[in-house]
Amino acid sequence: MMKLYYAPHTCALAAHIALIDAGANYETQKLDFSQQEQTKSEFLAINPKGRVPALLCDQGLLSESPAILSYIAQTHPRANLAPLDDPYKFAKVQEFNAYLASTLHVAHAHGKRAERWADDPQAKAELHRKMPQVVLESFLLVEKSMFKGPYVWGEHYTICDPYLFTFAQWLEADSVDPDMVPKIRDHRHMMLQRQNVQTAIKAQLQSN
Ligand SMILES: N[C@@H](CCC(=O)N[C@@H](CS)C(=O)NCC(=O)O)C(=O)O
Repeated sequence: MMKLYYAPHTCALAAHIALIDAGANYETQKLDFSQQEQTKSEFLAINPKGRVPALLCDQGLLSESPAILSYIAQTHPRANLAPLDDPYKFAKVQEFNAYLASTLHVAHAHGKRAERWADDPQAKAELHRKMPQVVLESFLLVEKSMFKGPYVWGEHYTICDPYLFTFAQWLEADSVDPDMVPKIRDHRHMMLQRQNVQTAIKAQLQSN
């Protein structure tokens, strides 16, 4: 059985939704970020990066959301969560998720995690100040050039959808007006109607 390490309100929500979508056999382990559990030796022995999501599989540990999401899709082909039989289309799925991980998520982190990049209070304040603009620019690129609708890749739901949804849930907290990205706003509302999304959100907020 796989084990997903997560914390509520983090990017680990995407992997959690995908595990449910896949019908996977998994259990969860919640980390309490308010207690900095991700930095404790017990978790660092599992994931030296000190980040979630982390997915413990039979073969070992997987980290990085795009890798975890593609692993879930590939190990559960009947769930049809990615175009597994078409290398180009599968690479496009990876391209989309890699952009979210490497650019959009990193832009978001300049808000709450500015200390990763700067020690000087003024430099940190500047990173924080510019964060909403950079996050909006990333979302606008997705909205205008990458998103097909109603799902990310058109009519077919893929592992890109829970990942985009997870970041769209942070729009207001990142001081970005969802109406600036109406397709992503509507996608978020559509995703919130899905039973699996509701189940994952509810499960993450329960204690375990
Ligand atoms: N590149 C990683 C990023 C993972 C990441 O930064 N996760 C955040 C939560 S959204 C985290 O664990 N932060 C803990 C910390 O910074 O101490 C991924 O895509 O999974």
